[in-house]
Amino acid sequence: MSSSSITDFHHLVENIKAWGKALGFQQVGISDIDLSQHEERLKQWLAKGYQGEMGYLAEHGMKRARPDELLPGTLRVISVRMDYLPPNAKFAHTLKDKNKAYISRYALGRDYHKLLRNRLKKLGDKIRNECEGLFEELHYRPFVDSAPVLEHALAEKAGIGWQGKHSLTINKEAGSWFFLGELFINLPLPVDKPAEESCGSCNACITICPTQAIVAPYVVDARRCISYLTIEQKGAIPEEFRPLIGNRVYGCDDCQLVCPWNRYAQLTDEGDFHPRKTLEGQDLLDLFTWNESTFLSNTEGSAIRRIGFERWQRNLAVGLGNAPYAKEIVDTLQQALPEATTLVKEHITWALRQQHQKSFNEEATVKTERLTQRLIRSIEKGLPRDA
Ligand code: B12
Ligand code: SF4
Ligand code: SF4
Repeated sequence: MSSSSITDFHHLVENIKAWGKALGFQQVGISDIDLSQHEERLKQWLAKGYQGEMGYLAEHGMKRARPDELLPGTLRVISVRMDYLPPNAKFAHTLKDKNKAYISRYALGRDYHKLLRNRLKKLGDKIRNECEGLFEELHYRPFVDSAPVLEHALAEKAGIGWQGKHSLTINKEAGSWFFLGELFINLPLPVDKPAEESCGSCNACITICPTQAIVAPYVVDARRCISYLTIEQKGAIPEEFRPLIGNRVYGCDDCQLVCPWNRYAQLTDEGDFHPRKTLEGQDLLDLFTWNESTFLSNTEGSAIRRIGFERWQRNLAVGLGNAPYAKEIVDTLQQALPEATTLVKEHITWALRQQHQKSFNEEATVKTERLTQRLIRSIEKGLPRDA
């Protein structure tokens, strides 16, 4: 690139977008750093305690809404989207079979954090190399969840997508099965047009959520969300939520599965996001019989490893408690009791109680079961490719 063209920021932005696409991002957008209208909403969210045990969300105060306080000198944020939906996702298939473990789609492949951060770093390096000598002290830093950045707000400003009522970012041509990442940079690049809110009068995600975690449009009380309960919650899962979790043992996708915009979701080319055979569509019982070293080897490089073996077993015990009565389940749970930690023991005992009750009353279905049946019908009808 010649130095006359590089000083033309419009031209540079075109190049940045092309470099981003060559690095595997499906979309690249640029925004300024004014998130002042989000500060009040963020304050309210924290004041209500919706972050639960995720203390880091509150620790940084309003820095989360002020990119130039996180990285001094930041003028623009380059936001990126990377799709993660593989072919043949079989969502309904796994949700339908109560003896199978439903693991949320994003977690079935390789952990995305490192992959996205490395690619964003490469994008920054590319900008630095191409602009060599033109700007004094070019600073940039990639973020992917890593620091407390308001990713949805930035993505919306950069035109990547709007924040849906389930609080996730959606794009009209790509649905919501994508990760977000950002590169903070101190160049005064021209910005993109923000994405327009397009949920309209739809409320499907709010209605389908098994735990009623979407407490108002755009607002999720994390403490009620199955994703939080199975991944972030460290101790016992509150009993009121256990029957509602069903067979979702790691994260939850229900609010995205019901979203009509996911009919337009695009499939990923990224081999790393394709599911691992050891995790996809497995029986709860099989996963429950893994020992710690099997857990560690089968989850190497996966986000699941972060929760550790104890929470993995805790979640599976809940899934087994929610499975239809089977003598094999009862026997396996009982055999696991003596060796289990106090936390897991308590969840196994709960699961045994559920199994026991179901052995007397096969009809015992909770409201959430009806919701899941409704969701399965909606996936089969609306997302036949991914059902
Ligand atoms: C903490 C966290 C969680 C928590 C809390 C989620 C939440 N909704 O807040 C838990 C563990 C529950 C979670 C779950 C999931 N997460 Co998460 N999570 C994050 C993280 C690290 C921070 C999110 C955050 O800041 N929450 C705090 C609240 C205050 O932020 P917010 O929702 O943006 O808040 C805004 C709205 O509430 C809005 N608002 C409030 N009132 C009002 C009123 C009106 C009128 C309007 C318009 C707006 C509005 O303003 C607030 C400020 O901007 C982000 C990465 C990041 N750094 O952003 C990933 C992230 C959001 N998660 C992601 C994913 C994939 C998930 C799951 C789908 C995983 C799964 N399958 O289990 C679920 C989905 C659950 C859901 N419906 O949100 C992706 C989403 C990608 C996308 N397409 O949007 C992200 C972006 C990670 C990434 N880098 O890709 N997550
Ligand atoms: S991820 Fe599941 S539990 Fe969380 S808000 Fe969405 S539907 Fe509700
Ligand atoms: S399900 Fe409906 S309300 Fe929810 S995010 Fe999708 S379009 Fe918006």
